[in-house]
Amino acid sequence: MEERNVMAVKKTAIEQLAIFGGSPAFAEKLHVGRPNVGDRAAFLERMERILDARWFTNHGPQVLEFEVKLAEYLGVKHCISVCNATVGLEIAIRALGMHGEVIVPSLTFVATPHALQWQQIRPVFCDVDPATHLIDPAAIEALVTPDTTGILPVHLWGRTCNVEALQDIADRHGLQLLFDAAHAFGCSRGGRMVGSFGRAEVFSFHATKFFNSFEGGAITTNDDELARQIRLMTNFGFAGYDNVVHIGTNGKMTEVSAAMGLTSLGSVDGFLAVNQRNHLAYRERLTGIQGMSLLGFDERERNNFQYVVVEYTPASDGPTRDELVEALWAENVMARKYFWPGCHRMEPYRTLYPDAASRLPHTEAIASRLLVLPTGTAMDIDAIDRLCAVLALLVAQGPAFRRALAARPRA
Ligand code: T4K
Repeated sequence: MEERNVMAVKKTAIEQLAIFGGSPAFAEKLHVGRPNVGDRAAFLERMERILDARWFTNHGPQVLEFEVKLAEYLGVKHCISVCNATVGLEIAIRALGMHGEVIVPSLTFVATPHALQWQQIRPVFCDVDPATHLIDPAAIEALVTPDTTGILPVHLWGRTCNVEALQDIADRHGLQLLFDAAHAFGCSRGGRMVGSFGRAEVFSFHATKFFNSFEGGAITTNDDELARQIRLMTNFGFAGYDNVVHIGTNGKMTEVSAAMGLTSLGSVDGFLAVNQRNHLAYRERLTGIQGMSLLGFDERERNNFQYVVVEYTPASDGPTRDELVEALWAENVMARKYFWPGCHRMEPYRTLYPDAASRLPHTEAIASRLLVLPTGTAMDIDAIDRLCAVLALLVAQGPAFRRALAARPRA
């Protein structure tokens, strides 16, 4: 566990806030997505092996071991490692023959629609269920047109989509179903690990994910023919030296990334335990703060708890979400507004599909309320205590805090 250099006292008065000139509550920045580091010695030993072998990429021994162990962990037949989830999504979308229009949530990281638009496929944004933040199956059917070829739902925050309802819609309309599982490594639905739902699923192992390979990802599927095609596509379509049999790109994972992935896999239970402990600590401390509602998880399932997601509804004279974030940043708490303002309000979608907002009322409302707080092995209970004390102070003294903000001399 990393040691945090924190102030000795909890803040109890608004004059102590860093935004008004007090010392920041934390000497070092607390990030959402501070990478977890597993067993350093094990990683360095793998690095030595990579250097000795002089085999750095192109499906070397680390990548092969990583893919086998991942498939085993996820209970899926095929696991194809990739350089990152964005390229993984692009490849899977192409391998599934998606074209025309694909239905996708807007409440997601922008990589999800980008992976479609990048290949001239129109992302048709669908609203989410306000209770789950996940694509609402009931809203999908009205968006299906003769040009629709697929659905690309996201297991947002690691909470699983209503896979059964989505599969039913996909079957009835003859649509491809591909899951963006970037957030959902280590999560289950009905006791089954995410990784084998739909035609395929795509994971991210970016540094900011609780399970990381520096950069990286994986495409998983139980479909032999699809897996064969995806494998070819990650390596320019090569089926052996000088023999190109398919359109392809370079989506390969490096040996160094796979070594980090294997190191993360060795520590995954520890990471999960820390995330769960942190989540419980946040839950306890946020409960009493007016307007703060911590998004929960289905306790019957396996969860990774990698995002601490708060929906904040301010009192009429309370601080806004953005004012809270500004005050937190001054305290060196780099809270995020994921995934504000919604992809439909980002370019090129804002320009291409200016009407999208009108059918996304839940997405718009949720995006304006979200506050994502730091967790992972860089956080301990003491840090969570102090962070929540700042939040409690900001909300309890809301009107006074806002008056002081308004009275600040303009720069
Ligand atoms: N689908 C979904 C639903 C996703 O959320 C993502 C990625 C993807 C697809 C695509 O996956 P990849 O192609 O990335 O594999 C971050 C991540 O870059 C992105 O991977 C992630 N989702 C997204 C939710 O968050 P940013 O731009 O908001 O944050 P970033 O990269 O600036 O990192 C946040 C903070 O973490 C930094 O301010 C500092 C800290 N940090 C970051 C890195 C990289 C560290 O302390 N150390 C580090 O090495 O996107």
